[in-house]
Amino acid sequence: MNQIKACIFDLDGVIVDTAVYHYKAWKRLANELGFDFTEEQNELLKGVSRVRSLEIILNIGGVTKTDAEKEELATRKNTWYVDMIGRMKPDEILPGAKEFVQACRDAGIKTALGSASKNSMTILEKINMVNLFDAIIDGNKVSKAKPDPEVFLKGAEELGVTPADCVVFEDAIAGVEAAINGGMKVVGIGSPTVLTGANLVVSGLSEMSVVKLEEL
Ligand code: B16
Ligand code: MG
Repeated sequence: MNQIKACIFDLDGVIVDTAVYHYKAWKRLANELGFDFTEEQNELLKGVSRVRSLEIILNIGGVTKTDAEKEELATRKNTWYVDMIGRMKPDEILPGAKEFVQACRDAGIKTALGSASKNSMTILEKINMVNLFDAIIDGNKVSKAKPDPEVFLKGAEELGVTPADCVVFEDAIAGVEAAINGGMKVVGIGSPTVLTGANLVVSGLSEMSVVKLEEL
């Protein structure tokens, strides 16, 4: 047993479900480019950076673009996405998420956000959770995408906690791998058959408690 000193939370799929907005915006872009994009294909984008997501979509459509065109397409998609998240409300927080982050803080455990999204701050502001994190590491602060552990290691560093004393909460396979690569414990949010490397898998943060943290 190990005393957990910090919890680092992924955003999309753990605190909120912004995948639905990403999907709508990417689908609109794909349709404008002349092909379809399904919800099943959207699964490939979870936890993946914006630039990499665009490359996956162009590949699905069999479309080739120059770097300048790719930048324009990513910006176009992001404008639609930002418009949608600008209307998010605190009732979109996933069940138990806010309560568990608060419970960690009440128990003296530090909290950080570790997300690939460059729009993390906007989302946290919309759902009134900015003040629940001691450190916020997002897509603007990292150069290497998950499964590289950079985002979580920066979180631990900013909190002043060694990686072995951190637990990461992640819904994406690449995110679970990133936590393991960083030498951290990881709780998967989703299916145990998909998130096989995690120390524990739960369906959502409503299933978590501070006691369960100490048992990891
Ligand atoms: P943005 P997470 C990720 O968030 C999403 O899961 C992924 O679908 C998205 O492409 C990525 O953020 C980048 O988002 O375009 O807003 O910078 O799961 O790491 O919190
Ligand atoms: Mg995620």
